[in-house]
Amino acid sequence: MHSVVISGTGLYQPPYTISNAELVEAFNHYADIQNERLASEIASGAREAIAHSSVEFIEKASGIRQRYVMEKAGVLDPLRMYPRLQARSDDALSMMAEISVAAAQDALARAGKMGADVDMVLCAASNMQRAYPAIAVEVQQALGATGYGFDMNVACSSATFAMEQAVNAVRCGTAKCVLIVNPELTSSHIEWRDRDCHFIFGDVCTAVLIERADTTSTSDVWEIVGTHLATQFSNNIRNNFGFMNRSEDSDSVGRDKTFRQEGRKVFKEVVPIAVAHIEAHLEKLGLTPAQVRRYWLHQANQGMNQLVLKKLLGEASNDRAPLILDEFANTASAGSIIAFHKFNSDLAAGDMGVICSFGAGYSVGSVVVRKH
Ligand code: CO8
Repeated sequence: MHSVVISGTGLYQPPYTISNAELVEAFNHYADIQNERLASEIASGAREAIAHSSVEFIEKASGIRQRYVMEKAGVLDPLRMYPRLQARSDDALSMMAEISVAAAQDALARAGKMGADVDMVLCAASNMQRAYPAIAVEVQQALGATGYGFDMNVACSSATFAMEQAVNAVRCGTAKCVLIVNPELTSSHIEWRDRDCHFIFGDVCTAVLIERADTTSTSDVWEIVGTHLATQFSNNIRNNFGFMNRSEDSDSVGRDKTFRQEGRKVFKEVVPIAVAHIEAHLEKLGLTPAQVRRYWLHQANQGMNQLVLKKLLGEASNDRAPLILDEFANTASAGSIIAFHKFNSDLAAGDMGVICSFGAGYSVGSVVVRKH
């Protein structure tokens, strides 16, 4: 069995930001237009007026201050409220592949590798922009990688679940160097007209290179000590968009065809699941939570991460579990990878860390790493 390491990570940051103030202004403008249009129904009690959103609520409830997006004008247009993206020809690189290649090039450069060194590509994300061919195969071709690629989706846990597949492939010798990309174009799949969730997500792409320890081109690597995945079915985070919508004669733009959640229930149920999962994984490896120098946690909610850390360590600190959601919002599977990418350079040889995702499914994935 080969020893396996993370030899590079990469980040693609979209060109536009939307602040909470911009978001709330657009939402409230939309609400006013709708409430005026439907004034008589609201007056008769047949329908409720759409309530305003607020910057104070968003920051207090989530810790999010802004998000990156691929397109901004469509989202902030009160008569539209979703991105305005150009359809591309079949011959052009798709948007998911394009941002994947950008993040991958960043990871490859840091690892001192070329696209041709990669022999397995995993595109792991919460939404795929088409059914087939797989985005991973498109990325494989664009980078000049060999071997094979496939797409996989475990919502917010897509990246950690892909890491276990990569580790197993490299450990067993079926691949030498695996590229994981997490292109999360969440802005096309959230409901910007629902104040309960319009602030939650942002677009981004991350990449992780996983390879055999004896083939690395850099000494700046993280040994993967163990991976642990778990799922437990829940409808509390759900999206019914799918290829059967037309055949079912259901409304293809209905509210259930975009992201929706019972946020309170998710918070309450997922925190204990994540804490027990991390504790069990560490115990299996002969470690205690206190021996872990840093936790790179899923980035959904500031309070949620603080509670996870308090339950693990007795206290929360940004140093032990850095937050990136204030700048990026929830970027689904990419969140814990962004945190790892931005906040790992200060750790010393031998320091232990945990990358942990939790989200829809429910799904939880933890990856325990040691600085080389
Ligand atoms: N402005 C003002 N008031 C608001 C707003 C708003 N924008 N939104 C809601 N309110 C109101 C509510 O209506 C409610 O009013 P009332 O008390 O009168 O009913 C009040 O504020 C409180 O609302 P909540 O109880 O909903 O507020 P919370 O404190 O629970 O905060 C959160 C809401 C922030 C959503 C919080 O519950 C949370 O973060 N929960 C965790 C959620 C989570 O981790 N989800 C993971 C999902 S991510 C994932 O798994 C990936 C899925 C796939 C990605 C797909 C990409 C598109």
